[in-house]
Amino acid sequence: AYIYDEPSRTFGEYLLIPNLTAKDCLPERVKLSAPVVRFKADPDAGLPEASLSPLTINVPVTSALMQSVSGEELSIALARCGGLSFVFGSQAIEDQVAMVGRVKNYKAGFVVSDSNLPPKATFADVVALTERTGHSTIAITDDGTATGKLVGIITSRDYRRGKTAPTTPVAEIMTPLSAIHCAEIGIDLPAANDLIWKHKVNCLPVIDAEQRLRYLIFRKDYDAHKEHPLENVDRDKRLIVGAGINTRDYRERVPALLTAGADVLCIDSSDGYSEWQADAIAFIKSTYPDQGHVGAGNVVDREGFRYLAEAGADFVKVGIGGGSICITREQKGIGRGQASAVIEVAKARDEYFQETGIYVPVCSDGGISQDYHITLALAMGADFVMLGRYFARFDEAPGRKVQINNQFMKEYWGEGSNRARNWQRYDHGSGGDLAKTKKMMFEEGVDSYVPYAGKLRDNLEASLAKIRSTLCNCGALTLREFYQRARLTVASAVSIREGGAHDVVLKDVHSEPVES
Ligand code: MZP
Repeated sequence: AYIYDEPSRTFGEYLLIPNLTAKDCLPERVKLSAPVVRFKADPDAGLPEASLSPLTINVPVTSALMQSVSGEELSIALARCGGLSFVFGSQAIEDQVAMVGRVKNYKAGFVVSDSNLPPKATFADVVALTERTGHSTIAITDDGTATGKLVGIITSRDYRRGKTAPTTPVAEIMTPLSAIHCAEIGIDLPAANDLIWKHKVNCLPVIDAEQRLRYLIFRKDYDAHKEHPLENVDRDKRLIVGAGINTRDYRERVPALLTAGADVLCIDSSDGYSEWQADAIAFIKSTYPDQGHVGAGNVVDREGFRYLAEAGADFVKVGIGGGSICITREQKGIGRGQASAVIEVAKARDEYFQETGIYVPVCSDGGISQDYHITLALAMGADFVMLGRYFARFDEAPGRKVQINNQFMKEYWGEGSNRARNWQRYDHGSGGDLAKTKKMMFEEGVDSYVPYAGKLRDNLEASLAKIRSTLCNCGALTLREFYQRARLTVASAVSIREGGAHDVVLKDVHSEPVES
């Protein structure tokens, strides 16, 4: 066997050394935009700018292709904050396509209700209507017509939690509403807000000249719907969204996802250094030469990167065994410390760019347990990161919120756990015999809880503030500059201990000390 000289290292073993900070190097001036898919540039002009990529994101953060992470609610929330989600592929093609469609059809600021339900409608009718129209809210009127008095609404939360029986009458699941009507179409959000507050109503229905209900504007949503400065939209003003695929059913899944509007695809596999991935990429690139952006992975070394880059991958995902829910290293003994993997693959990307003039972005996937690990991954050369545990803690993630020992938690389960049963992610082919491969012989992931943390937007903004601040410490205003200027040192075990609070007794906020 070949034995590497260097141990395989992870993020927690590194620290950044600050550089000179110029006076105009301020956090509000830091730009975090990142390339997502491959592009050509002149290698003699140095490392290229992110803006040359046909698909960029405003913040270098994506959410994992996982059932417990990237559903439609989280995908909408993350795109609205400048990141990108990959809707999980371990579900039926039609279900994934419907999710992607709902993200693409999301209309910030307004919920359109141009069709209505019959008076004796059931939960199943509501679901069918939302699937058909792509709307996240259905308005209920007293006479079941679009011109009747608005008496209630059913929002996405009510019908996608899977708790309600299909035969439940609409009256039992809807939220009653107090509303005033506004006849003016095209009312702007500030004017709508004034009316909402003046009349102390929950909701402002907007009626057209024929008295048909066209939009609903909600008081609680008003602030959330103000346009975020970093919102990621492609030319038609729709949010951008990615989707996970596998190396088994891509001939059916990929056309359906692209038709639904997926902006970028990603092959989901625990080990991407395989001929299966090259075949899938070749199919996508030959069938959809312009539209079919596809990332591949995961790999952990130069050889794996080059194989996928040469096969045509639009970006390459790095990481084996470092995910918080992953037990691949324990089960099979394969993997590599995430920092070592990212450092080697980023070097391979730069080398490939110098040779070919093609820049293939690198995504560091998994193993980020502190906000500063994101910054380290970017310093080591990742173009963007992918996070699972981080997002699973938020309201928008699909997992249930539960209370354990007086603490709120969210469920978070791995794709290799018996709960997700994402056999395609771990499958090695078995000669194409689906009956054989569909069984997972052993688990590579766990079913777990993570501490509940609230809204995505609040948490992400706090994390990004730390990243911007660190870039300024290192004298950089863009991720490109940061990668070029960052200086990293391996920290000894003792200096890692020095980095936390030490040699003090932390105050217990629940108990008052007695003054002496
Ligand atoms: P983390 O952000 O929770 O540390 O890691 C998320 C990443 O772990 C995912 O993007 C994926 O690459 C990987 N993953 C997902 N499921 C499993 C598993 O069940 C897994 N083993 O390793």
